[in-house]
Amino acid sequence: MTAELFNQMAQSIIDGERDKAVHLAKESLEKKVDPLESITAGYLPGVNSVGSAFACGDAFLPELVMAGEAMKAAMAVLEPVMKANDSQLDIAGKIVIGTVEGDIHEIGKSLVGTMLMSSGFEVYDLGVNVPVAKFITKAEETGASLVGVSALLTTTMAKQKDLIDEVRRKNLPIKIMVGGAPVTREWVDRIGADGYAEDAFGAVEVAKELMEKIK
Ligand code: HCB
Repeated sequence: MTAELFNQMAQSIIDGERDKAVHLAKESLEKKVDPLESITAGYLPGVNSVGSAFACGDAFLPELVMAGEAMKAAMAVLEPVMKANDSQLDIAGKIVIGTVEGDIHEIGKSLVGTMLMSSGFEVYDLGVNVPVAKFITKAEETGASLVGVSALLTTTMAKQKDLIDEVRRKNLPIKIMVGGAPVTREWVDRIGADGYAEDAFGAVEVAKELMEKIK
């Protein structure tokens, strides 16, 4: 039953059917399906499928755009429920998040933000296309000791290094966690990031570990 719903969710993303994706998200909430499971087991396989098709030339930019819009619309239905479910938690720490300059991919970054929020973090989401200086200013302004930086393009990953270099150069007490589809362990070691996570679950764990080191 749920498996069928998840299949339909994935298909709605593959077909770029925004309304269908939203309808299924609402249906899942009525059926009391865990919203995070709907995202990870339902919609994400669809997003990954479109991404793979795009990579090998079987899908084109319009399909990518439509899949992204459908995913965003479904998340807009599910995220408020995820946030509300865990609103009673103590603050685990403050974190600034965003996607680097030149990069407008926002779905993964937002999912990480929602998961962190649901786990008790106070999250300052700067959105996409965020310059290095803005991450630093926001962390200083809010007193956040953690910054989570996403990059989805091999051409924009270098901005993660720029941020780390700037934080080190200014000797700021800020830890940097990086992520995004092209980010590998080798890249993380090369740029000297404090933490790395492959997905939103991992991001929460890494953020908690880094907070322990800061305390
Ligand atoms: Co985009 N795109 N795209 N895209 N896109 C990718 C990323 C490719 C890999 C597709 C491919 O070729 N296979 C590719 C990048 C290739 C590369 O550089 N290696 C690509 C390309 C090339 C492009 C354009 C250049 C296409 C063009 O214009 N010719 C263009 C770039 C625009 C720009 O940014 N300047 C572009 C545009 C788009 C949109 C706008 C159509 C759309 C984004 C819509 C939106 O976000 N509002 C889009 C989409 C949807 C994708 C794919 C299909 C999905 C990305 C996504 O949302 N994944 C993606 C292919 C793919 O990744 N499978 C494709 C789902 C999320 C949940 O995963 O990896 O973002 P995630 O996040 C995870 C994880 O990485 C981790 O946790 C998250 C949650 O589990 N994580 C963190 C992320 N950030 C973290 C931070 C932390 O601190 C810790 C963990």
